[in-house]
Amino acid sequence: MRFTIGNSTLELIRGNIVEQDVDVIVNAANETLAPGGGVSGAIHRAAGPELAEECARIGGCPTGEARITAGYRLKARHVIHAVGPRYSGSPRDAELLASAYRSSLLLAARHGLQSIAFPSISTGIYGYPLDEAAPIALATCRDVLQSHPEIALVRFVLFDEETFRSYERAAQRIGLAPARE
Ligand code: AR6
Repeated sequence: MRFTIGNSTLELIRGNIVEQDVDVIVNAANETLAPGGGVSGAIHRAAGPELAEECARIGGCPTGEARITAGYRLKARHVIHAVGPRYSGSPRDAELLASAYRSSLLLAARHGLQSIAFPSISTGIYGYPLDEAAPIALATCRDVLQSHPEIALVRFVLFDEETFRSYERAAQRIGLAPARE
C-alpha cells in the first residue's frame, strides 16, 4: 500500500528489512547498541561483524534517540539505530516511540538520505501493543515528511501479517491519502 504525503511516498510492505535496497534501513536497537535478537539480530548477521564494531565505538544511545553507521554488507549504504521504549503503560511510552521515529528521519535528512526503511519499532521484544504503536509510527512520519520533502520515500517493512494489517488499519484511521498509481 502506498500513500502520498506532499511530494513524498509512504509505503507499507510485508518483508524482510535486511533485503531492502534503500539509502538507509533502521534497526530497532537497544541503549547499548549491542546486537540483540529480533530485527537487530537479523541486521547484524547480514551486515557482518564490522557493524557491531562501529556500534561499540559509538558506545550507546539513549531511548528515543538514534545513531547512524555504515551498512557494510547490506544493500543499504547506512543503518540508523533507533532505540524505542520498552512498553511500560505510561504516557511517556508514546513520546519516546514518536521520538525514535522523528530522530531517525531527521538524521536521514541531515545526511542527505532520500529513502529509508523502518521496521515496527518496539512491538516485538519490547512489548509495545501493535495497535497503539502503528498510528504513532505513521503519524510521526507524516508530520516529519511535511517539513522534509527531500525524503522521497519512507517504507515500513513489516515482518508478519498481523503487523502489516495493524499498520494498514492505522493508515486508514489517521487518514493517510492513498497514492495515485
Ligand atoms: N525485518 C523486518 N522486521 C522484522 C525482522 C526483519 N528481518 N525481524 C523481526 N522483525 P524486535 P523491539 C519485526 O523485537 O520490540 C532486540 O534484541 C518483529 O516481528 O526486533 O524494538 C534489540 O537489541 C517486530 O514486528 O524489536 C532490543 O534489545 C519488529 O520487527 C530489542 O530487541 C520489532 O521487533 C528491541 O525490541
